[in-house]
Amino acid sequence: MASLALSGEEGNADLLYKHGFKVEALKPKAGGKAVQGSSVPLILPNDLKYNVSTGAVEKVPGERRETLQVVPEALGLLEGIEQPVSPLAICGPCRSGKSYILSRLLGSADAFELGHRMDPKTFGIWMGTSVLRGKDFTIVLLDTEGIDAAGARANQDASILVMTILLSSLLIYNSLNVPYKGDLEKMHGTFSIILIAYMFHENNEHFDHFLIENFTRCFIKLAKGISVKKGQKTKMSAFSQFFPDFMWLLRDVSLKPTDKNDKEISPTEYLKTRVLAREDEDEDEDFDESASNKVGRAILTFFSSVECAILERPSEKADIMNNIAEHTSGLNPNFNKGVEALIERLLQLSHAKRGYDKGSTVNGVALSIMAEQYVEAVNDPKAIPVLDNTWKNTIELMRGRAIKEAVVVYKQQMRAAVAKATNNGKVPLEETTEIGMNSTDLVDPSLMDIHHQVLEVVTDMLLEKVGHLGISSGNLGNENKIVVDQMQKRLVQREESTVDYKADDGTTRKQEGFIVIGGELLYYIKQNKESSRTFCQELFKSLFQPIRKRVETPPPDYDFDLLMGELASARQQYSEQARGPEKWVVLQEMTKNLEDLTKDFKKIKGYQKKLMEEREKAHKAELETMEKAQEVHQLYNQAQDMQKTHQETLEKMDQQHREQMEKDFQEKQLSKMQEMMTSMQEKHEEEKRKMMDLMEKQTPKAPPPSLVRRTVQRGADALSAVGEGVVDVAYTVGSGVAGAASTVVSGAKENCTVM
Ligand SMILES: Nc1nc2c(ncn2[C@@H]2O[C@H](COP(=O)(O)OP(=O)(O)OP(=O)(O)O)[C@@H](O)[C@H]2O)c(=O)[nH]1
Ligand SMILES: [Mg+2]
Repeated sequence: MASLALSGEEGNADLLYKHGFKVEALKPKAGGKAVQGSSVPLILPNDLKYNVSTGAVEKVPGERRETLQVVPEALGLLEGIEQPVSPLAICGPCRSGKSYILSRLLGSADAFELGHRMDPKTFGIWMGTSVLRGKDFTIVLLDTEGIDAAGARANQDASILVMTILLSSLLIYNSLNVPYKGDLEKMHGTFSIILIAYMFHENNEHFDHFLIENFTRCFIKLAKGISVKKGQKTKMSAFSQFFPDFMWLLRDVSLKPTDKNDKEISPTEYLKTRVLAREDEDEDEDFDESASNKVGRAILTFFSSVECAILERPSEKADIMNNIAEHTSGLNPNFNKGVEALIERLLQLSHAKRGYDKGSTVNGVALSIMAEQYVEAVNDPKAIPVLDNTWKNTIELMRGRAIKEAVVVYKQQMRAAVAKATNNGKVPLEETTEIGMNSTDLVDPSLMDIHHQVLEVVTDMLLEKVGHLGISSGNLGNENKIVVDQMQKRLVQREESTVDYKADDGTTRKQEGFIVIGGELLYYIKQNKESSRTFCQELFKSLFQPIRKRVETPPPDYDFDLLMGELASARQQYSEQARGPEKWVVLQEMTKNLEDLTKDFKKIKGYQKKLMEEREKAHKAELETMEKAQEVHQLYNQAQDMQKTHQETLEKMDQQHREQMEKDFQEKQLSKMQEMMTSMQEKHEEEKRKMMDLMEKQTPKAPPPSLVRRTVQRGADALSAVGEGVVDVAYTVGSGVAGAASTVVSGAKENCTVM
């Protein structure tokens, strides 16, 4: 169905532009099917089927409505949105102008099909095939079937509403006229099912009690629990951050909302204070709380924000109302103004849908995965949609899909880049850049250079796809690393190993590194090896085949020196022109084949002479080597002798030195002693002289001989006492000399004694 685009005053392009949005048609993801019409069913009851080619929904004969199903074509459109999404959904009683008002958001009057009969028109959940594209997020519009739609039982209503709440970030509850407490009681059934489902989400054992028929009993029990256990209340209100914002849109309202004292108040104040607030103020009456109180309180607790908007009746004329899409400019001007104000407010309220993890957002891909999972959960009467589990699964699935897509892009880009670098497979690539050589030194990139370039591109792509999931924002870097690692494992599996490689000079060298044992890259490595082998074999043949021919049937002027020159030049050319990892392997293999040529060498002129020259050269070299060895041996022996002599001289010098030191010391001590002895003796002589003088003076002229003898004797005794004193002094001086010289000192004492 082609939608009726509005223009001029009724169109909303300027308004959207002012808020940074524009209407944009969705494109299916690459390979997805295009869809017909301005809206497409996202979720349908099982008794209806979407016909892709006509864009119509058809009844499935004989099928009874029991479950819900996702429509793959709509999921395909959602998957095309990589930007975070802000799903804006509308729900409420049937035949209340839901599809019409949502169409106006897209600048159309009937983007979502309107009903003109008493029967409900919209079944399931529909999605606009155009979106409001903003800078940071994309608003996706979701239209839902009316609550109490004929043919849907209460639990089916609930399933649709559960899905709508779970999928949206802004929910409009649309109803005709001003609501009263009684309206909330009507909503009780539907809302309580949803709320119970969420509240018990962590505690499955209670789920057995949760039967649709018994929902009222459960709800009362639960409500009692909320007010008694304050802690749980806080926990439940935490759901509000994952619930959408809530807007109650009242249609056909021209009266000004007022408070109990008839003072004019805003529609939101009216909703919060007059409709949703408790009638009685007694906090302890929870158990008997009226159904309307419970719903009111639940709405205020569970939704992120609650506000109210009103619209006047579009027209009083039946013919206009019956064909509203055709009469936009003929509608009540206040209604059209109200629509504009509503659109502006909705744009202001819109925000990217939050994921279950802090700081995360949901994009189109994630939303399509979540839709599938939630449908599965609501179809199972024993299952409950569990927010955190669904989110975890969504992340896993999204990562899986993003990795899969990254691998596809890797393959495409590798194929293109390798084809370009190899001139469509004609010239093989070097596998890696040689050690010590920069990739920029090479004219052509190596295979690993190409791999790294493509890897960088797909890693960025992957991170962009999953980055907005913001899985526990504090740990984002680590989480991203896990995803990148998972992708890299798909691309390259490697093993640590010591690799033998042939350097340019043909020698084998070893290097610590990794070898690729699996992943997408391995395919390119194998392919390149194969190409290198063929290329090098052909090159070898082209270079050596002519030489072989000449050796087998040598031309007359062909001599051995010429042959050697040709071989050297062919090898040089091979080393310059051969490409890829098989370069040296092929050379080795092919050289073996060349060896059988040597038997033909003798046919070549100059070979014998060359052989003799070579032999002589070798003999000369041998002799020279022997002579050199002998010389070296002699020199060695000489060196040994010299070393021995030198050692002995050193020892001798050392001994002499020590003896001289001892001798010097003794002489020094003796001369000291002698000096002392001389001075003592001089003193002794002096005393003796003095005594003799004294004696001479005291002796009478002719003393009797006996007296002389006695006197002489006394004089002799005194003399000997002085002598002993000299010896004692000498000894004392001797002992005072250092111990090392004690023998010298005792010798002196003996000498002294003798003296
Ligand atoms: N009273 C009233 N009727 C309206 C309003 N807007 C549209 N309608 C009319 O309501 C009828 C149903 O409009 P829809 O937009 O299809 O309503 P709906 O809520 O999507 O209906 P279902 O999909 O069947 O639940 C049409 O005839 C419209 O002309 C409104 O603001 N007030
Ligand atoms: Mg509708």
